[in-house]
Amino acid sequence: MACLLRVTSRAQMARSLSHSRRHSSYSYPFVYSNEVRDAKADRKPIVALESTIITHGMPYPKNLETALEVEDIIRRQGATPATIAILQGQLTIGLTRDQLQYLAKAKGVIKASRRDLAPVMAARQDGATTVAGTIIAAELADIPIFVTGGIGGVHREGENTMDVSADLTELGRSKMLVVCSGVKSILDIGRTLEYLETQGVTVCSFGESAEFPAFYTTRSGYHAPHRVSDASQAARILQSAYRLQLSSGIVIAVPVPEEYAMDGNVIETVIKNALLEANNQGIRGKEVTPFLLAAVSAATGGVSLDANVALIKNNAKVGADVAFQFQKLRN
Ligand code: PSU
Ligand code: MN
Repeated sequence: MACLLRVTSRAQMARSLSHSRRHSSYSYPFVYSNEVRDAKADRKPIVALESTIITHGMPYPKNLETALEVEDIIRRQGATPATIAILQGQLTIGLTRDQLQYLAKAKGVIKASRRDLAPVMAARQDGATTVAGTIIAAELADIPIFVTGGIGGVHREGENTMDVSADLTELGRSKMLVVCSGVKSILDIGRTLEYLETQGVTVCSFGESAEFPAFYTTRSGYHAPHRVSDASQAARILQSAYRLQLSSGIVIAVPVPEEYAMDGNVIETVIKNALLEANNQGIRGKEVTPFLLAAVSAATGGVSLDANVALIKNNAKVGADVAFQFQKLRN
């Protein structure tokens, strides 16, 4: 149990854990896989991964293949993957192969953002954590590095609909470094960057370019406010944020590998059609993002899915490197 006692530096969490030993109704809020528990005990680098991308972001079996490959890439880089989900009400940090397979095929898994975590747990349902949901779990478990494909953002017309992903407010309140490929241009990228600034989130492009990437394309037309050239620089920024006791996050935006980048005009046309279709069908709220992801994927055939898989694998490599460098600074 020693590893559980080290789960977090937060005094509040420590109090609730010591409380839980006396009052069984407050049990630990999560369980680890054996692999993650061992990595914690050995102070090895760990990389958190979300599960909404598995249940709502990609079709079966590509979702499962990708989830397994991403985990293997992280292992090959010397880090431990921790895919996070709620299984029958149990927040689980690190999924076994069987659990990943179950989730990838399951129907009716609830997309779980901050507001959904408690009801899904209370009803003992299955929930796939979004970026926001995953950040909350990873922070509880003191896993500061998280890899995904794209984060949520301010939707187009967001100034009217107020559809702003809870991912952005969560990034504003968590000491988490998220490696992603920016945001899809189904969103309003300019307003997303403005919102991140308001939330105090440090946004960095990764590599040679100072441009904030747009998921399928390396260019968005917007500059990232900062740039890092490698994993150790990213790790040092996280270390500085810790020293400053900032409770806000860092986004490291890695462009899709050039050979998989798509034509910006093609993507824009596809997205415009998908937005029209969403509007015609009256798609609202949490259904919007999964609807648009599926519509874009369908309209581009396998091409956008290939890009999606390629970029997340590349992000996994970068994230594992950052986790490795950060753990060196911490140990
Ligand atoms: N963007 C992607 N792929 C995804 C998602 C976003 O390119 O799979 C998922 C992530 O889980 C993200 C969530 O946290 O959608 C955002 O949903 P919403 O816009 O409803 O907050
Ligand atoms: Mn929304």
